[in-house]
Amino acid sequence: MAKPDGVDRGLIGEIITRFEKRGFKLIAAKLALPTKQHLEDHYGDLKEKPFFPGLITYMQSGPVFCMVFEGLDAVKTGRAMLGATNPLTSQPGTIRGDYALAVGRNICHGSDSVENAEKEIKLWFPEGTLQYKLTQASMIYE
Ligand code: IDP
Ligand code: MG
Repeated sequence: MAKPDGVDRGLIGEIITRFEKRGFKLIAAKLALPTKQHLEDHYGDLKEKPFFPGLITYMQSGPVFCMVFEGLDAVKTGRAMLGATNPLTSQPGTIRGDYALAVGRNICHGSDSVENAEKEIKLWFPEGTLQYKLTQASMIYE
């Protein structure tokens, strides 16, 4: 997901491009203005953290752009492409390492486990995703 700062800074295309070029297949995408309740469900595991209220305010400060990418080890590789949560330690070459400075404005969200990815896809895309084949699949997978 491109967070409100990612959308505002014109990074939707950049984020999609990075995942497309890596070989991932986009199977759902949309702009959204989530409610407070929706974001509290999304970040439910962080409810007790001191930064939680600020996180919800930040996430409601503008539209987010939600994407589902499919492919080999999508969660682990996707998280590596995002970079560490705190841009202070995000490696250059990662999205956060190239475009962010502050942990509370770190551009993007990515699911941290397959289980959470499945939950988040259901939460953000109740309408489902689209299944199709990339003609170049045999050039991406052996
Ligand atoms: P993640 O986004 O890398 O999975 P989480 O620990 O799940 O990191 O935290 C969710 C989001 O909460 C982070 O991406 C960041 O925007 C925000 N956040 C995490 N830790 C802090 C903090 O210490 N201060 C302010 N915001 C934070
Ligand atoms: Mg997380």
